[in-house]
Amino acid sequence: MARTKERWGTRLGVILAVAGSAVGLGNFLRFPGTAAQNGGGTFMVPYFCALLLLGIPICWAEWTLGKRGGQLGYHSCPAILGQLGGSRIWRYLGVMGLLMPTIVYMYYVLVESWTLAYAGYYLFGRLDLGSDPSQYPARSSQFFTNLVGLDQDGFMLQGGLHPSVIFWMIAFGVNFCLIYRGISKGIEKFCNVAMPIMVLCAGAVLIRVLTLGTPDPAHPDQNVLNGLGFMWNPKPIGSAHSALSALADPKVWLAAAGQVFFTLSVGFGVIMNYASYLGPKDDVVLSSLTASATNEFFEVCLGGLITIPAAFIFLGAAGAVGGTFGLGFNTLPVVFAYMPAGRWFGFIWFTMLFLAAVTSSISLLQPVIAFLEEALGVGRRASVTILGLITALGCLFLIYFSKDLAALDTMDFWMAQLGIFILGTIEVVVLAWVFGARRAHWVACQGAELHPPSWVFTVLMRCITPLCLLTVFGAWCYLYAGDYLRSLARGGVPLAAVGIIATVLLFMLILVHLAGRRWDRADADRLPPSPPGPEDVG
Ligand code: ALA
Repeated sequence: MARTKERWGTRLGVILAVAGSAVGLGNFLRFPGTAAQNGGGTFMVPYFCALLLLGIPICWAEWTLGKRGGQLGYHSCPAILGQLGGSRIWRYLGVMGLLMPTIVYMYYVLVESWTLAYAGYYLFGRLDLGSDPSQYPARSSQFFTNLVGLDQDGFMLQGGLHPSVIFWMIAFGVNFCLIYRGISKGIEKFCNVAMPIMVLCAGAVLIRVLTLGTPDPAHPDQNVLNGLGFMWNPKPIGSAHSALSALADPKVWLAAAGQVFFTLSVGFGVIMNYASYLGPKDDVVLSSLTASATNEFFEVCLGGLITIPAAFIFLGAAGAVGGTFGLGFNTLPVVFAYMPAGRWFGFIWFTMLFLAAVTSSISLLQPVIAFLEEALGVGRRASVTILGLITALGCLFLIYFSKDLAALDTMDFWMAQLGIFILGTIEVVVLAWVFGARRAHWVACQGAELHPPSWVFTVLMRCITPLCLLTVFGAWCYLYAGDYLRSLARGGVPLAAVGIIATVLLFMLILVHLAGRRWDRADADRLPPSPPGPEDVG
């Protein structure tokens, strides 16, 4: 087996890399829209419950599984779950840790390339919405429609190379160049540079937004304070009268849980892979909390204070709502058109989004690269090439079927809403019920600078988090699964997108099967060190 000897260079490096994986488009585009649509301040109650009961425990689970797997010489989800679960079934279920990042990467890098395109257009002054403010929204929407081919399938490949295909190629190439350089020279170095730049860029835009005052005296209510209030004051949703009604709506809780999973990058297999490059005495408990806290700073303090308040200040309450893409790619350009020096703030904002997206998308590639190296015994060049081909085909499918983003939405739905819960559940069950919660606590506390009490760790991992996961999964099936299955039955692009997911899943399963035989032979040749037990403590 090709055992990689890669390691993180420094402790700060691994924390920034995990935080970089977490901080992404979810923080700046998905969070503000989701929070505003789901009760504003009220949304933060389910959000923090999900963070404490699901996000942080599953982060700990992934870091612990990864650290122990790395000690055994494994870096991929199927290998680690198979080893620590002690059964082939976990190895096969570990395929979710390959499927998730592969499919999510396919659409994530596409959205990433849109941010690069917007940054480029702002830099060269080509995103001009004209001089008539009443035309800004229509022009902004037309620009986005033309860029991504919202109107018609195949639009982007007609008549030569569409600019957005060129931006996609650049974004795709940047990711693969970085990932080819490896853990410490590629991912760690890039995150060490990108994360501080992102803070500076987001800070600059935040200061600009918070110092806007009341830009239009004709609308004195559209000011910074009211913008912040619009985002953060608890408010009723739908036709309800009370702000607390949002707490009785299971959809709000599901949205909060989904946001926490997506933003922390848990349930993707990414953190498990990153943690497998830690040394045996490296801390996981405090490092994982630090990375999560960094992500929350970006999400709540930067993402939550910029997008919606800025939109409210210029466009009022009616203009400050919209989905992830609507807010990010339609509304914000209108805001920048109104804003003094908006062209430059637009450039800074979209450059920051691009950097945030790259630190996340490279983290989606690394778990699969590690698997291909372990499974096929090939080197980095071959594994990067294989994954490059697979993901490029997936991206081309999404680029071609661009109408209404139906293909992209389908992939996002099945992966980022359902897949993450499935993998998160598998990870917690393997860690707490199969490997053993006390033993996991012991592994987590080796070299840890913060020791959660054993009973807290055990009760969380064995009971509370799995029960929350089960509840979320049940509610998801009850509320959403039926509609989506019916939409699939109608065929067309959504069905084709599910076909792509199924094809990748089958391919990965075959590889896991072949790799398993290889790993079994290798393990028969060398007796693995037996996992530590609580009896080893002290
Ligand atoms: N955690 C990454 C994001 O928020 C995937 O975009």
